Amino acid sequence: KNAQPVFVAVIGAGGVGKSFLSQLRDLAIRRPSPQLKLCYIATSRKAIYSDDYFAIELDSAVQALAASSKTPRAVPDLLAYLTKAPGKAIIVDNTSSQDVAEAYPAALKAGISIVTPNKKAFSGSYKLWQDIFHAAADSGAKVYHESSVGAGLPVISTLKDLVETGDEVTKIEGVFSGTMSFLFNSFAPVGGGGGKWSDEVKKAKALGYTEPDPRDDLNGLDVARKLTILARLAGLPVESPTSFPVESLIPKELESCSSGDEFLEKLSAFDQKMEEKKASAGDKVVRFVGSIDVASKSVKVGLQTFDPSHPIAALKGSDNIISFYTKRYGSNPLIVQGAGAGGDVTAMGVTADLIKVVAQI
Ligand code: NHO
Repeated sequence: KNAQPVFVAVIGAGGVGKSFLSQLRDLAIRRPSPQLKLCYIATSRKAIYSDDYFAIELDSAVQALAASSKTPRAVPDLLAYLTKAPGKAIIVDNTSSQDVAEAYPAALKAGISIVTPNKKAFSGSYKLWQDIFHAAADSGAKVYHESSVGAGLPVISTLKDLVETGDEVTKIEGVFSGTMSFLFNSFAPVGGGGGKWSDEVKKAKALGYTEPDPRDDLNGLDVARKLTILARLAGLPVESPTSFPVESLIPKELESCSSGDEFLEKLSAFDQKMEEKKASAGDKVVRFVGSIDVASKSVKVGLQTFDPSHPIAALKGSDNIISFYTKRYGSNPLIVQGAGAGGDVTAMGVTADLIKVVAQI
């Protein structure tokens, strides 16, 4: 196969981005051909690149980025820069930016492939979804987003395989949020006990499970985005993550907090309310789940109670569990389970996608 170098542009170097860069460094050592040339890397404030597409040293990229005096290119300029690269180019979008997500159709049209854990593009308007996949089909550039649902777990690839091999998916349900899983497993464990709600929320943030703003997890929007993506892959043209019922765990009084930090400070005043929800479950335990019923086209997200023996009640840590009910699998669903949040496992899905794209372009 041709051994032309492949040019990689990384946008975003936070929790996931840093883990990705370290996996990319190891990958480049394990698989020297084709050469993966990191030619651009940026955060929202800083960037490194050179006009001659010189490969940025992977060992020291993060430190060099912190020390750089260059600012990021505007997205259209980045696309122009990558279009002129002397080889195929891939953008790895490790941000949660809406602007970057909206540039995917233009990137794909220009033949630049996309690999990303960013949910915004695939769970935004249905038009953006269509524009992305039409642009990819026209140009042959690839777009992979495994980590947009269930971190590195094979959720999207499994669903695509089910659909493409002609199985009929009837229902998808489970725990889709690493943050919510962690929170309820530690706040309302099977057998009783558990920590204070607001303390557990702070822990989830410190462990890197939450979205950059933890309110995006607690208001159910992160799960709603994931269900939007899966529903669309299963053939339902869901209009947006706000077009179906989603239960929010943000107290009304804190909806107007101007920052995630202010929200975290004030949250402990509402611990008692969560204690009441826990107590009202009686012998069962309360968990935050999502479901897609394909036949009735209904999608919903919120709290439900489960018997202690149910697999959802028995989850550990920040694990996700996703059950696919299909015609072929009958009454025993195909189940994917494991760590659903955190930098390393999310980056694993991104790196694996990169490997798939490199093999196809
Ligand atoms: P950070 O740590 O805030 O890093 C974001 C980086 O992007 C920063 O370097 C920032 O400077 C840069 N950035 C932002 N806007 C930019 C712009 N316009 N131009 C250039 N740079 C820009 O966020 P994370 O945690 O590293 O997350 C990165 C992406 O991965 C997000 O889209 C997030 O949704 C996605 N993601 C993260 C996780 C996770 O565990 N952290 C998961 C999946 C996807 O499976 C995980 C998950 O769903 C977590 C979820 N909260 C859950 O289930 O609980």
